Amino acid sequence: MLRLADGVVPQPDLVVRFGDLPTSKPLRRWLAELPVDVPQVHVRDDASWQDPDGALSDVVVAAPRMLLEALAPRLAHGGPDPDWLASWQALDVAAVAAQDRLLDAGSEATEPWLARELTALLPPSSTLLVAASMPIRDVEAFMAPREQVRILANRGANGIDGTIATAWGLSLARDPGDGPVVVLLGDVALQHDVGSLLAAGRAGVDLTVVVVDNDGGGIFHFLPIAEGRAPEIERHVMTPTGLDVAAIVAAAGGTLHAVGDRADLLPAVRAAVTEPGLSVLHLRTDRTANRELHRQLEQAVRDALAG
Ligand SMILES: Cc1ncc(C[n+]2csc(CCOP(=O)(O)OP(=O)(O)O)c2C)c(N)n1
Repeated sequence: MLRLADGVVPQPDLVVRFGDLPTSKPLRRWLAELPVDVPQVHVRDDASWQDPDGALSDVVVAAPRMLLEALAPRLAHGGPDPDWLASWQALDVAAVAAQDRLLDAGSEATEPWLARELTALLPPSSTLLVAASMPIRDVEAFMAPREQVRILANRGANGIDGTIATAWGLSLARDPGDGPVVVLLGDVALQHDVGSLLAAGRAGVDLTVVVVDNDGGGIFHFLPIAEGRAPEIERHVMTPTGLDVAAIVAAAGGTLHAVGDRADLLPAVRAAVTEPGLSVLHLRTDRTANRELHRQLEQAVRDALAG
């Protein structure tokens, strides 16, 4: 919503930030684009200035809890403004409803649909590792808030390499009682880390790999160079992988679950997270149609926010 909410969401008088730099790019951009007369203060317990966008007006070096406890009684205010939160919530509800209407109207297992459904279907105590590129963007945009699932992504290192190795490590590092580990990634990310998949299969690691196979880097369709694209762009930027996922899974000794349509997802997830060893869900999508669907979703949200 924040990415599409130009001038619609209520503007703050003051931003007080705790903790690390926000991971969400739309949130960071929104903060960076607030008018300069909205002070933005970062409270942290060391003096480092984490502000790549130049949005901060001040850094307060203090233990956040102690600072808040000392400040709260001294704030002269008339209590929270109920309209502020309510207007944010109303916009959020409208944006999500608009997205959901469009996703529900379709019948294909698309990438945004998968992000929404997979995150809803995961059993309690699951860990979902989300790869760079469209998976992390789609999970941020389409996942409904829920509890009992841990969502992780490699931060700082935005590489698509090593994603399966990370998931493997997460699986091995589980404590008793922790749920399954699932990794959501594209076919190029899979190609970059096929070695880890083979090794994970050989080592008998319990892992569910969900491959969104749009035969290349779907994210690059969101770049201006994708318009009217030349064969060279298709070959050298989109980089179709042509992966034979079934053969790779067979070589890794894993179990393949082809997700051909929407109805296949639930039984595939159920089977994958309960069977031992390596399971791979394979969903084929179309990069060009995916770009168009995102355009429609963005327009639906813009219309809902404007209305
Ligand atoms: C190690 C590494 N090489 C190259 C890139 C540049 N890069 C970013 S996204 C991407 C394509 C990813 O394709 P895929 O994993 O299939 O996901 P999709 O874009 O289809 O969602 C590439 C090559 C990168 N981030 N990391």
